[in-house]
Amino acid sequence: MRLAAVDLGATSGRVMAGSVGPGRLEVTEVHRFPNGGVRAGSTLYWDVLGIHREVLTGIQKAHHGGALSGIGIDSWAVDYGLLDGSGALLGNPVHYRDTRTQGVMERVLRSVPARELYDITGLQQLPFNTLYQLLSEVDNGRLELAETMLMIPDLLGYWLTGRIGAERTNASTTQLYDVRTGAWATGLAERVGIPPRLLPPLRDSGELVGTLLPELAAEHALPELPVVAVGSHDTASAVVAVPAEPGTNFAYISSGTWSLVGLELDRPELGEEALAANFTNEGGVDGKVRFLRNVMGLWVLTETLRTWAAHGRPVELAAVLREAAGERPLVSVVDIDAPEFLPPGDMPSRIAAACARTGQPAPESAAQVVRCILDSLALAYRRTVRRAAELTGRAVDVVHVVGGGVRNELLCQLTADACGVPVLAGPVEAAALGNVLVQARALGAGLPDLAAMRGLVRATQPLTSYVPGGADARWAEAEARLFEKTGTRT
Ligand code: LRH
Repeated sequence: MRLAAVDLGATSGRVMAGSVGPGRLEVTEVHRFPNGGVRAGSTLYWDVLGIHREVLTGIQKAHHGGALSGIGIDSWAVDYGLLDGSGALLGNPVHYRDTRTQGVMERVLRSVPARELYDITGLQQLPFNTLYQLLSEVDNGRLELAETMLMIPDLLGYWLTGRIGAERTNASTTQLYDVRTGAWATGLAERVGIPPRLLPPLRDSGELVGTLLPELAAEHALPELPVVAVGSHDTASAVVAVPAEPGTNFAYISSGTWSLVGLELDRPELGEEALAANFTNEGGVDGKVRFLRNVMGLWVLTETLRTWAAHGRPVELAAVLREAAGERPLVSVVDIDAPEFLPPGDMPSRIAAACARTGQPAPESAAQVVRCILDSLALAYRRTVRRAAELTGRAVDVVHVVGGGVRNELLCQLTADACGVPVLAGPVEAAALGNVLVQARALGAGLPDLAAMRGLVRATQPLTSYVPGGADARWAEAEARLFEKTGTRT
């Protein structure tokens, strides 16, 4: 069975052709395109029509390589488009890194206590949660004009099929979804001033979204293919493809623009400590809970390289990673999750300022800056993995790293060192694989459950293991230096 997996990350989008059969699972990239914020006026947007066009090009290419049986779309979370009553897009979707949400979260928390919000939605507090983005729009009048809010994969699915709906894994990232009942939190929406009519009917991953609209299919020389709802949140799809052995105590890091670090649970964990530690309970495929935290991720590295290039000092990634591997470890570490690293901008200067504030030497060479970023990421993984284990009373015996970060061997080794447990790295294309697996199951390819899907990933995809280097005391010292002595955060 040949399937197209559309996998949209915040910095690049790709369409992969997936092939699934007994004992067989392969994905091949057929189309890749850059993605990212487009600043127009004072707003940072997505080029959503450009994305739609690239998606169609990719599907066409995939079909030309061999007849497709289905299409699935996953993307980054939290962002959305608003449709009016005629189904037209009202305004261009805004990037979650735009500053329009500044202060909104704090304002909401003055009227709805964090405890209550967490009880209902189980979501971590991030300034760009859909709830806060929608509320930042109250003054522009669009919410009144809007009939429907569609998350990015649902919007693209709507343009392909004409069908409106909200796939649950991504709906669960809005902070408008009731984590216990699996319905929209309409009471909460009303209370904060978001019209509940905006929230479209929910659908499960594995349901059919619809079939390609006849005109669109004809225009692109495609059959009227089924579009299947997959785990439409990219992280949910990636977690499907974590090649964990049944019965093992595993944590995962879905490593890309963001690093999503956590555990898979059967039920949400909504305790006082989970709230204080700002862990999220996002919805997974097959009713699982993704109990995790957003760690700032490779974004900081990508943005650092972009800054250097913009200043006419381009640095090549592979070369600087090789040099960074030879740098002295843990000389300076920063709190990589600090809000200053969220918006686009000059990361090397922000890192230097953070080091100065915490009494550490600012890294000087490119390799030192990169080493500081990777050490700081690994330190955040250590803290998050350990905290997740404490909060759930579970052991973690192995950390699975999936996604683009698998290619960063230095980071994988530092992750094993920092966490003090083995890292199993792979697959790189976890989100596309998870996307393909859920489609394949929906279209009748067997694979009854997550264990079967993960078994197939394990049997077919290359994985690399990293053994911890045994320098726990050094990581503990760096952690204390940053978080205890300077008291930056707990
Ligand atoms: C990763 C991701 C993450 C979200 C963020 C907006 O791509 O979907 O899970 O928090 O983007």
